[in-house]
Amino acid sequence: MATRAQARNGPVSAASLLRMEPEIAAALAARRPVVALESSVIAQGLPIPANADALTRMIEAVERYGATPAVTAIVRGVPALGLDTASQARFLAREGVRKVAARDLAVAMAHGEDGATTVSGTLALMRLAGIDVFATGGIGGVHREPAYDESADLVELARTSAIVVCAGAKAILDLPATLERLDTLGVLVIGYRTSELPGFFADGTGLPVPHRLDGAADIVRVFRAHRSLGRPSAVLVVQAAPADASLARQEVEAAIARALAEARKVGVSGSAVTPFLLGAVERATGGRSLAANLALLEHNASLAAEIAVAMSAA
Ligand code: PSU
Ligand code: MN
Repeated sequence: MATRAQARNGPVSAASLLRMEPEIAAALAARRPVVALESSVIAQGLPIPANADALTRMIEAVERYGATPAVTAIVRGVPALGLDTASQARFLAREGVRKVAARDLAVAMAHGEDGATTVSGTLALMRLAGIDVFATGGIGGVHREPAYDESADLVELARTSAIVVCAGAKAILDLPATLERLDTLGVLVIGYRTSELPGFFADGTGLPVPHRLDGAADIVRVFRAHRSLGRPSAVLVVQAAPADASLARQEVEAAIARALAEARKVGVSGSAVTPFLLGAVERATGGRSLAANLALLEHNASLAAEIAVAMSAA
């Protein structure tokens, strides 16, 4: 437990604020591979019961490749790595669990709340524990509308040294603008076995990514070089969703157009926008975007584990 003095002194002792499940603490102490997973995708992004399915599939994928999964969250005010059984049930029930971006962590702590961390919130917590690899579905980015809605994920990626594996940015976003912002922010985007930005649950975007690498060991080499230069930013590894799960781009675009119209009518704003749009796309695709989302989450967890294992072996 942190002392008052430690809490006052800020991030130097912040690692001691984290509560870890024993197997995660043991893996970190032994320098065995650990993969961080976000909790917002299960508490806000996905409906019940698909969220439980997603969580199980991600956890099992990480374990199958020989790494330890670490779901990040604020559990009743305590920053946590790993969810105990009772907390996991609360997060899956989506009851009273707040969506927590990096900026919101302090409020959730001070108020003793349950908080599900987004990509930005997860990046902030994983750094405290020295975890280097993180798997998610799709990062947040620049929204198509209204103007000036840009996810805090982008700026947090710019200032967190980590490897983040995803299927690109969520398809509901303005993808060319998101790619340009990643460029400006100095986030190194690497296509894993692709030269194109993947379309999240859509089968492509036609947008080129600056670099392509085809193996986990190569990604680790590049990350080490990036870090050795003192670059403060993340390496964002993007891979396409499994081909048998992804949806045709035109179908996704039509569903997004309907989702945006619905959002305009209802007048959603702030952090409710992303979960609302994902839900509306799911309705518009008859649930097929949901199946694709689960498949790509598992796929990304597998690659992240492979990278984490390569990192601890080298
Ligand atoms: N991917 C999903 N569902 C989600 C998210 C990602 O399939 O709900 C979450 C992630 O946690 C991401 C967040 O960081 O949405 C972005 O929200 P915003 O646009 O409000 O920053
Ligand atoms: Mn936003």
